[in-house]
Amino acid sequence: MTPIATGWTFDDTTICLLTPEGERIAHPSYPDDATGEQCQAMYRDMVLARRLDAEATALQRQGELGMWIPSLGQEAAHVGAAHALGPADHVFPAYRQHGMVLCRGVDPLDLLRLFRGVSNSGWDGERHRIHPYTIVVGAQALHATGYAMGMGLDGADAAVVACFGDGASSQGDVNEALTFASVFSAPVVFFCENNQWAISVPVERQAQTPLYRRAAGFGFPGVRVDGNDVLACRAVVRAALAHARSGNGPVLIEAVTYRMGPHTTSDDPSRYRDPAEVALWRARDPIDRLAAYLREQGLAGEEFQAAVARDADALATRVREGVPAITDPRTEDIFQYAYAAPHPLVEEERAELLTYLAGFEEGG
Ligand SMILES: Cc1ncc(C[n+]2csc(CCOP(=O)(O)OP(=O)(O)O)c2C)c(N)n1
Ligand SMILES: [Mg+2]
Repeated sequence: MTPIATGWTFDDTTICLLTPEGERIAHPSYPDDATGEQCQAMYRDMVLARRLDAEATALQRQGELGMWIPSLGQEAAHVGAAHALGPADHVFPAYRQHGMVLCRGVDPLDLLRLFRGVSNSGWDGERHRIHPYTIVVGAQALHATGYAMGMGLDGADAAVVACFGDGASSQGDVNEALTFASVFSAPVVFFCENNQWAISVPVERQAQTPLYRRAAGFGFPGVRVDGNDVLACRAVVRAALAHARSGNGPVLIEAVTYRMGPHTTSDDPSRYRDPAEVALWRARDPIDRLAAYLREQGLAGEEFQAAVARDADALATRVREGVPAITDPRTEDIFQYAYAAPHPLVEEERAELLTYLAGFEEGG
């Protein structure tokens, strides 16, 4: 066990507060004060995230979405982290954190607009305090760190969560972000979801050590959490945010989870991974785990289950009806959001395109 300056330790344990059997256990460093009502709320949010995933996958297969990035199996990491956020904290997601996006109050149709290819970002990141998805792997870690440095200069009592994957941990951008965050003590929590795969590349090809241990080399705390345990994800992210908000600098969290589905709807994971591995992780389903706890506590009564099912059905209806009705933007709108204020070169290019398109009109 290596003690480091802040009192955090690298001891190769994985923080767990809810066992795979659904039994709640205490951890001395991560107090878990989630009430029964909060557990029910997290369960509901995970069910909604999974339902959105299923509906979006179906809509992609029907040709209504260009592609979809499934989050099946990673709901506890997303919802647990989202429930740890304070209202002024900001999230910079990658592209798979749909549960976080829903928890921050983004309209699911705005999220799906992106995957229908009719919007450049989908929602207002400042308003929702969760910023647009970034497809360039790892780039958002730099955006998050810069934003956190700015927050630090403003003296804000808030922190930033930067999400990225196991594969992204090898990217230059992420390593640059870890360096800047460390030397400037930026209030940023790096939330690395180790879902075991970067498309077809297994995590063994990313590092010879557990990913959270990389933090030691950058000079700040790292911790590993069971990413299928929503209570542990909430507690660990909450502790890391408190640490960052208090001016102690960044924390790296490795949430160990599994991407149960394909990388995207364009991927066929049966070509590169063993079905036995998938079966093993299916048995560790994060929603089943919390459901077992709720049942055991008498918190999963008929009325509660019916209310969750009603909410999930309403979400499904909204996206099934809403997505096909999303109209294409006007072609010239592509120039709309390049700059906050009008720009002469953009105006020139817009005029040129409109003249070109007018050439196809009858009599043009
Ligand atoms: C800079 C860059 N390189 C490559 C890609 C192609 N790409 C998209 S996702 C991905 C794998 C990322 O894996 P990981 O960071 O583990 O995240 P996960 O998809 O598993 O959530 C790759 C290589 C990209 N989008 N951007
Ligand atoms: Mg991955």
